[in-house]
Amino acid sequence: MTVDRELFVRHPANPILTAADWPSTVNVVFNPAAVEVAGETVLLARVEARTGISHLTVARSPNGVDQWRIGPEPLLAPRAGVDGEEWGFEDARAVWVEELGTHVITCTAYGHAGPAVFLATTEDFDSVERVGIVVAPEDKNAALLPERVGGKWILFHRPTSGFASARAGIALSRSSDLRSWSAPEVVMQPREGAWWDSMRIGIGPPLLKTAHGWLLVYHGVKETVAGPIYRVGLALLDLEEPTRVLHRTPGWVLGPHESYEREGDVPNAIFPCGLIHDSASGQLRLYYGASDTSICLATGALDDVLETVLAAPAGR
Ligand code: BMA
Repeated sequence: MTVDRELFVRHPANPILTAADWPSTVNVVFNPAAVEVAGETVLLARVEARTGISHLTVARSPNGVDQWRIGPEPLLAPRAGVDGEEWGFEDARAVWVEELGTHVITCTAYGHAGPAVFLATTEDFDSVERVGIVVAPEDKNAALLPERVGGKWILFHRPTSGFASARAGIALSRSSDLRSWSAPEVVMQPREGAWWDSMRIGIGPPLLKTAHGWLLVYHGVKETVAGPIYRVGLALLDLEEPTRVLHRTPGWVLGPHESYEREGDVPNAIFPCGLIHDSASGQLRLYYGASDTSICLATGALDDVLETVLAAPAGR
């Protein structure tokens, strides 16, 4: 049985954060990581300055919807003279890693060789420890699993190469030290032809562990004559061997519909980077960037999401 209604419901307060909420003049705020820290919701937002270059700044709220307190300084901003980060940091994901007692942040560092995967750690989102670029360009959309699988850390990411095609897909690499990563193994590819996810796909938020598998919320891109459309789909990966795609929804579960998703710097883009699961209520909060312009929230029930994805066929 699939759930025959919208799995994710947009919050009536959307967009919950825009450039107008920022203490300084910025172009746009979007694509935030989301975690809970000391009972508060912490977003690590991509802030694009009026230079075109992005940095990552923290916004905290007691309820994850409003009363946001924006950090006075960026948590992660490019350092002068560092080639690999000259054009900024983009699209963070953050995950609490119990074994290490720290949050691990992964984001895109944008430098002269292209976008690369950058890794940093933080306990409180007040300061960060930079590990640095851990996967070479061109690569982005990275997140760590919160625990080791088969004794190794697992990093999901999206390498792009001119080899097979530019239709890039989701891969994973394994590591013992979070610094040195194995060659990418394919997890999931774009579909072909007219499919909604036929151009490129990438992970959304860090994957969520469930009894049925790792829940993957991903973005898929379709190229059209009017430009790309970014939508959101679901998959479930094997807990012990996460390259195995147990289920993948044929259709998208969230696509641009509201005016704030249809209009902006990059129209028709929904780009989720944060997912918070409240285990007491079973509710999911999905934080996403809308049209590369604002930050939005949609909520859903984990049980409904699982029912839908479990009814979907397998497929990479
Ligand atoms: C992707 C990323 C995202 C962005 C999206 C739509 O390639 O760069 O940061 O939101 O494109 O422009």
